Amino acid sequence: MKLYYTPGACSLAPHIVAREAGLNIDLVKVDLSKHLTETGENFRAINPKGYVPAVTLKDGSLLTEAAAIIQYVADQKPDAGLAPANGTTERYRLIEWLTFISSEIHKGFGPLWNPATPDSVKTSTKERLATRFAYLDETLAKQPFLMGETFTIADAYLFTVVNWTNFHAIDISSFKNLSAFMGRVASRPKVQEALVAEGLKQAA
Ligand SMILES: N[C@@H](CCC(=O)N[C@@H](CS)C(=O)NCC(=O)O)C(=O)O
Repeated sequence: MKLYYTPGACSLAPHIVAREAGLNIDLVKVDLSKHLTETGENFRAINPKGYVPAVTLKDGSLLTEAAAIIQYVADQKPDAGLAPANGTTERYRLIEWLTFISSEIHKGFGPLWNPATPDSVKTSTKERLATRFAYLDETLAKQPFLMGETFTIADAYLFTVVNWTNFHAIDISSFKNLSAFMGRVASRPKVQEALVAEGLKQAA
């Protein structure tokens, strides 16, 4: 399986999930500013949406959208326990989290990445994100991970996007449970491996 990624982008979520599942993946780095892969291919010709993440499936076709990709990757190794079985109520709970992370947190950061965004919009964007962080903080006061006691793909996705607070000088230390969650996920050996592989951290 090939994973098209950009260091630190939302593609870090499938990268972490693949490592947690023990799957071998070929990482292909994409320069989003030039829309070129590290081997000089036109990324728009590979993924007409022009964004990461994207993975190639066994039949050679391309799968996009982080929430779909991480479910696909987890389902390749069900014994790893990274996603409840399809058709169960728990699976819909997982999808509920993935949708929340995608639409409220991942895309909630959107305006902050655009240098043309006015400061007033940046402020209201951060305020809105803070309300979502408060909800996550309440949840994580009761349990170590989003689905309860065990790490799932929802945690890999949440970790990836909340990590962007570091790029936008957003202080989440007042959200004590969310901050502890970030530390808990960061300390997982496979997460460390993914961060090192993407050049976001030096090897220990
Ligand atoms: N709807 C997509 C959005 C993916 C996305 O936002 N990718 C960003 C990096 S985190 C990107 O590649 N942006 C460049 C672009 O949109 O041209 C998903 O959920 O996977």
